[in-house]
Amino acid sequence: MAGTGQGLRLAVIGAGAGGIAAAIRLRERGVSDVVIFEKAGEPGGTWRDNTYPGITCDVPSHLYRFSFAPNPEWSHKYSPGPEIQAYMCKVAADYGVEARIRFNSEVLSADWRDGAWEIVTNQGPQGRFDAVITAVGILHHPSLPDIEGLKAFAGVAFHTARWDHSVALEGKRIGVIGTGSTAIQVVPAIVDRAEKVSLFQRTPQWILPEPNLPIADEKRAAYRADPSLLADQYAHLAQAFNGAFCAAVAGEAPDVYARMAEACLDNLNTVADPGLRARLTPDYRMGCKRLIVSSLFYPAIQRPDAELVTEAISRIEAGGVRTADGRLHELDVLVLATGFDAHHPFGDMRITGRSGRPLSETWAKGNVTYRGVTVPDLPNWFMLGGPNSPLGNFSFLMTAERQLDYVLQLVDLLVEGRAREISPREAPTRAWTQALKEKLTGSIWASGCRSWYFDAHGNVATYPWSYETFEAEMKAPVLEDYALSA
Ligand code: N01
Repeated sequence: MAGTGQGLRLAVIGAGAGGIAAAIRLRERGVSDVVIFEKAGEPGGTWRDNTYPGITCDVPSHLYRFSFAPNPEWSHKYSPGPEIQAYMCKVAADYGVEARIRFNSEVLSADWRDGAWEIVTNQGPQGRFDAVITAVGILHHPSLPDIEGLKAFAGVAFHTARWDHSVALEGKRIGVIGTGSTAIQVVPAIVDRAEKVSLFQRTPQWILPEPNLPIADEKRAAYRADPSLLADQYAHLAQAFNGAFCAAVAGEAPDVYARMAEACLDNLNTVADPGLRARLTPDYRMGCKRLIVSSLFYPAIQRPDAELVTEAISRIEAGGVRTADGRLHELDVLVLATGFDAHHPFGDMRITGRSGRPLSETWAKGNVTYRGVTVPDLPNWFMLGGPNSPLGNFSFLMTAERQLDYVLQLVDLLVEGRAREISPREAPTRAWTQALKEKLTGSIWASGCRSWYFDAHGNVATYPWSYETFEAEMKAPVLEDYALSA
């Protein structure tokens, strides 16, 4: 039990990147009684669920890796999804994480009772745990569009995170709804196979060109032979991404921002037809939505077998998509690249803390956390990728590891018996939330666009400060901000 320094029993929810890292780092700390609840039959999270054609990570691979498992084998600057999934599975297997995962176990409820979390999954009650680390993912619950007639479609329709690989695309008329990062990867990957691709765009995007070059065999051999080269590459990318790219989007590097906007406009100017170019031109500031990285999209959408449809969708019918101009776009396959509900991280899971009040009620008007990691009413409940975690064009693995550094310091207090229950105090939680709101009000994300950064209440719910600030915040918990009961 907590407080004894031994026998701490810990639950991790989710066996994606965050959960895998948590299990490994906990064991390093001597916490070995760890159960990972995973609702699917395989680890990997995002990379298990998203298998759509063209999937790559838009964060460079040498930055998108666990610090303890650098990978000399990445095939591309931005490696394909299956390769990332293989990396996740390999790390989970190499570090003995798999043995701790209870697969096909969806957590239905977690209740704090008499000093411990009682967890129930779809397999039944799982017992009591001294602490919980949640790693449930941010972009996990598919968001289906609220478009009349979706069910009436006579062809095959699926969300990109539920790609139906049994459906042959060859010779098909395929509609894609949405122009986020996902759709921009899907369109170039399917246009060769389809008879025609119709892309239904509600909002044009800013798109930064970036060729996805393969990493040469010699380079990989050099990385294998000399790990310091990998470390150098990581440091270079970390500076380029977090120090420049993400800082620019956060409004902290105006010169870099200007160069990036110019690169996006130059990219747009490669679209030859002025009418098409005009329809692809955003009317909001670069960075308001998550910036898209692609050198493949503009060539793909200019092909004769691709069509950009900018008329609003009126409804979906048996034969295809009807737009506001009365035209029926006849389709065999409809791909819903409509994103995710990023603001209900726990879905239908029922969580009740010290007060007995369901978290869904406490968060009914918006998710409130202390530094994205802890919640006042939830003792010993630690979140990786929780609400208001950095969401921009960061490497999720980097941010999750920084949060883990922070969480492990709190777990240490339980292990060492210095506390039995840890939860943030209300006043610092309110103060942090207020500072966040103030900073977000003037942020680029609130500068006039619609995006998944907004929650259902119209609040931007991302992390408004730079990566350096985030790193500093995660370095060590301010213990005065916590109620620690012995
Ligand atoms: O989803 P999105 P995504 N009618 O929310 C449109 C990460 N990611 O899956 O812009 C018509 O960005 C919606 O239109 P609008 C990455 O963080 C990472 O593409 O709201 N259209 C929008 O165009 C990314 O940001 C990688 O007007 C409708 C689209 O659907 C995040 O996932 C790869 C509609 C949704 O775009 C989400 O990207 C891919 C409707 N009713 C994704 N409803 C990596 O490489 C929605 N839309 C790591």
